[in-house]
Amino acid sequence: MYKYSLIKNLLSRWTLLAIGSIAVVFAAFLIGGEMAPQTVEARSDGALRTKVHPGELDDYYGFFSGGHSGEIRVLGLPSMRVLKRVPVFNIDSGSGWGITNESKALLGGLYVGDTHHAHGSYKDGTYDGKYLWVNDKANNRVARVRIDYLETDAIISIPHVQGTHGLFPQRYPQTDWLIVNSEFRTPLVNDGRGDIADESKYGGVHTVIDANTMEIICQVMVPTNLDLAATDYQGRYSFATSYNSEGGATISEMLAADRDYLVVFHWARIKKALADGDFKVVDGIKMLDGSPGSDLTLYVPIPKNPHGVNISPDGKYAVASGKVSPTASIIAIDKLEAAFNGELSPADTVIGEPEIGLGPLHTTFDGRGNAYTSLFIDSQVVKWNIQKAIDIYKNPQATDTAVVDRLDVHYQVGHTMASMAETKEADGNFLVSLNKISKDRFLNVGPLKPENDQLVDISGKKMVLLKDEPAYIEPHDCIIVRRDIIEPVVKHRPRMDEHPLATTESSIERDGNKVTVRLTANAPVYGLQKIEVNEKDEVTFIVTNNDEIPDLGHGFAVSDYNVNFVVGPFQTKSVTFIADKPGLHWIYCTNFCHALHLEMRMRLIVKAKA
Ligand code: CUK
Ligand code: CUA
Ligand code: CA
Repeated sequence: MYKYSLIKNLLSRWTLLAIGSIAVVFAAFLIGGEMAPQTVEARSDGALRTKVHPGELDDYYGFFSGGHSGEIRVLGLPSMRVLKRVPVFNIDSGSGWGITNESKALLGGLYVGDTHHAHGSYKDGTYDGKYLWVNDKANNRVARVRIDYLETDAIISIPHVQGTHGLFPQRYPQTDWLIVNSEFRTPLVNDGRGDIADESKYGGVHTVIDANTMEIICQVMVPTNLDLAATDYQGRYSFATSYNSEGGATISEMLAADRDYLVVFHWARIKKALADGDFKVVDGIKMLDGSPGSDLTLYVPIPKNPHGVNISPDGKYAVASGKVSPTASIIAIDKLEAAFNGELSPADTVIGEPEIGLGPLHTTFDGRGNAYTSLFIDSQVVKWNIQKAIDIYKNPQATDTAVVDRLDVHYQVGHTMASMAETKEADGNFLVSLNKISKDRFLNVGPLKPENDQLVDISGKKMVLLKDEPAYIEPHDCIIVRRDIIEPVVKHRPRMDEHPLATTESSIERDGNKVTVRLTANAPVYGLQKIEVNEKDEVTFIVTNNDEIPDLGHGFAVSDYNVNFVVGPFQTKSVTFIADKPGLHWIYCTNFCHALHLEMRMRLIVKAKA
């Protein structure tokens, strides 16, 4: 600091600038050799490309799964600022998710979730900005978030499965199918009848969902478990890692074999089996048999208990990580058809198996031929060159390594994801390392410390750690999407008629003991000042925010009635409750909307039964 100000005093601003730019160029040369691709506009002040000054906007949206908080988080990158929390499978007092009738109808009485993998909808191999989907590992559901409002708009339950885990949308030609894996093997009919303790009768299920209607198209049963998921870039295959090829029910049983599988699913053959009626129907679901020997699936042997599977942005390779093995396996996607046709053994589709470090979990890409794999045990992200790994595999005498660089991360990284890396437009600018443990990186906040999501610059040859960002429990995965894809899509204001009950005039209707109140909210007043009901009446409030001003929300809290939600501009939300507490209950606006916000309240009078 002292030295810096001294030098600054000695040199004029212009000399500094000149030296600065030379230094930046030289540093980039030293670090990289490869210069950053110019997808992110150079900042006018020449500051570090990762800095986002107050008032500036980020270059990327990050959509982070929220783990067992049950939500999705929207971040801006590179600042790593949390912009929004989108409640999905949880109850959220801030927005009223889980309180309103609309959200309760989607949640179906289940208020916990475990979101691991959020992925966006695709057109021609890149994001189209329409939807996100996310899994719920705890209650076996899949939710869809519409990107225009960044709100959950559909939730479905997946039957016949537990541990709903890997999820991936079709990438080409567009997202019509969505596939989701079940990590835990279960009895197909799990109703407590028969010998459900006999694990040899359990299986895993690869579920195919219609991404538009959110209906289940079919399920493909396999005897093994199915963990992470991916789809190719040609609309031909989906992939699932399997770490329990043993069909075990205990940890030692699941670790018995030296190799497990990458299971590949053949979409044209699945479609043909559906058209030919080659399935059985279980609980109304078309159930296809993908056991070994079926022509729908290919079982590629992968070293011990693999975890992640990711597809390189050029569409050529699937990379499956070893977890218990220190290797990543490279599968040539253009060899799969020959293997499906029996002209090649499944093992021969593996064209590289670089040794990269301990505990490899997930792999991401920079679009320049390099892969970045998270190493849980080594607490590192390792950068390795795919072509080099393939060349080395071909030559048994090779003593070379495909590893280009290693970066220590803090600590115990799960997923890692680079900007646009799950699209053909991977740009190799930034990478996020989602670390499970932060131990000494932040102020202590009790026995459970925050997680640590670290931002890394990958534009050069060496990775450069830029930022630590504490995270609430516990994001697993993220996608990083260019701002120009998302920002134009996100609406400032919904169309009022999107909710069938939207109202511009307040009214009270009584039908027996049912009272329906339509209520407008315009800063700083509700459309009614007082409502009288009788004890035990069923009261429904339908609240429409009629304010013309974008970004102006009104809250609706009913004192002592466990009701609190917020209504965004032109939005309508409703709530129903039994008026079982007689007395005066102030209804008030929770969202600071006006100088007279505190006065924005009305009376609910519940008259006691005689
Ligand atoms: S899993 Cu959590 S670190 Cu559910 Cu994607 Cu690998
Ligand atoms: Cu409306 Cu505060
Ligand atoms: Ca195993």
